[in-house]
Formats: sequence, C-alpha cells, structure tokens
Amino acid sequence: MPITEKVTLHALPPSHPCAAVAAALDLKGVEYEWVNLDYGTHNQQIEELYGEGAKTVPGLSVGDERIHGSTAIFRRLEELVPENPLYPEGIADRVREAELWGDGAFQDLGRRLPWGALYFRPERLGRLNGVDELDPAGTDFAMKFIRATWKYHSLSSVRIAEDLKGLPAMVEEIEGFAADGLIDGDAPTAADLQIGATVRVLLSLGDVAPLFEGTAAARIAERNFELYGEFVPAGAFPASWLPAS
Ligand SMILES: N[C@@H](CCC(=O)N[C@@H](CS)C(=O)NCC(=O)O)C(=O)O
Repeated sequence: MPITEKVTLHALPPSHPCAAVAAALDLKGVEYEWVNLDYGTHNQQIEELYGEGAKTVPGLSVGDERIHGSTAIFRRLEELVPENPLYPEGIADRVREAELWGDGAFQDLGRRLPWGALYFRPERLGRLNGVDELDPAGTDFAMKFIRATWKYHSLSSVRIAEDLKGLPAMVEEIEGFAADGLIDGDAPTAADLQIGATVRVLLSLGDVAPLFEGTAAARIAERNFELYGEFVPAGAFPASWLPAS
C-alpha cells in the first residue's frame, strides 16, 4: 500500500546511513523529501524532532510518526510497504543479523577512516563541495575542522591503524554474507543497502579501495549506489598501517 502522508528524511549530506535509508525509500517507491540539518547544531535539531537521546541522523518522519536510526527505519518501512521486501521470506532473520552487523562496527569505519585519511590530506576536504584542492587558507580551516572531528570521534593513529588492519576480516565477513545468499542477489536486501552504503564511502579512499577489488562488498556498493570517485588519494595513511591487498 503506498504511503499517503508526507515523508521527510532528516539527514546530513555525507552520511552513509542516510544514503542507505534513501536507497530503501527508492526501492519501496516512497516519495520523500531529504532535509539536511545544520552541521554543528544537528544534535539539538534531531533531538527536538525525535526525542531525548536521538542525536544522530537519519531520522524519518512519516506524517506524525517519527522513526529514528537506520535499522529502525528499515524495519518500519518494511511494515508500511511490504512490496520489494528488504527482508525476504526464508532469509529474513539472517538478513536482520547481517544488517545489524552493518549498522555496527563496520558502519563506524565509514566515519573514522575518511576523517582519518583527511588528517593527512586536509586540502581534499574541498571534495565535499566539488573542489579538488583547497587553497592554503581553506586548508588551514580544514586542518582545524578535521582535528575537531578526531576529538569528536575519539580518533587516534593507533585506532586508525587497528581499523585498517581489521578491514580484510570485515571484507571476508561480507563475502560470507554473499555466499549465504543474504546480499549480492537479484534484489537488494536491507543488508545490501546498510553494508553497501559504507563500502561506497570506503571505496572513495585510495588507500583502502584495493582491498575491495573483485569482492561482493564492491559489487553491492556499485549496484545500489552511485560511487563518489576518489575522495582522498592513495598514500594518505603511512604504508605500514595498511594491510596487504
Ligand atoms: N548506527 C546509527 C548511527 C548514525 C550516525 O552515527 N550518524 C552520523 C552520520 S553518519 C551522525 O549523525 N553523526 C553526527 C554526530 O554524531 O554528531 C544509524 O545507522 O542510524
């Protein structure tokens, strides 16, 4: 049954869980408005709309109903519009597990690794607005901004190096989901969209993109999302932090 009420996706422009929800809305044929919150005051804005403790995007409003968080949104969307199932019969429970995995530690990499790489190539922050290389004044601003994100996300070199070393095991995990038929099939599941949205971000980092070459992870990102192109070129992270590809 089509949704007749107004649907609004409260988001931040580069957010991968927001992109995952947008892809699910498209799959379900739901018309919606993507509304960007103001970076800096977004925590208060989203909390005012979605209630105490709801400090992150995405949030989805369907008429007066407010749904917060990508997984909750996927699941409610499935109830509201069962067509084009996100959790196909027979594999629904296992898709939910894979989706939850994608909404956890793996999704965090889509935030930590771009900010991690930008620390070494701050002039590339301009790519968010289509600028290949910020000028020196812009780069000064970018450096301050990126340092603030390191503090906000509790980033450290040790943390980033551990994230990078752990990536091959995550790619293997995704390969396992594909072998079990939970992703990378004829039609996307919730796990395809949740995981694919993060892979899309990671593919934009030249240092880590080679780890995904020829994998199910790369396929589900390419099939379900328009790729970003190169955000931070290879050579940002010290070579010894990178696993062999
Ligand atoms: N796992 C949650 C996480 C959402 C999340 O952390 N969103 C980020 C954007 S990718 C956010 O709102 N960051 C702003 C902040 O933490 O202040 C979900 O998928 O809904």
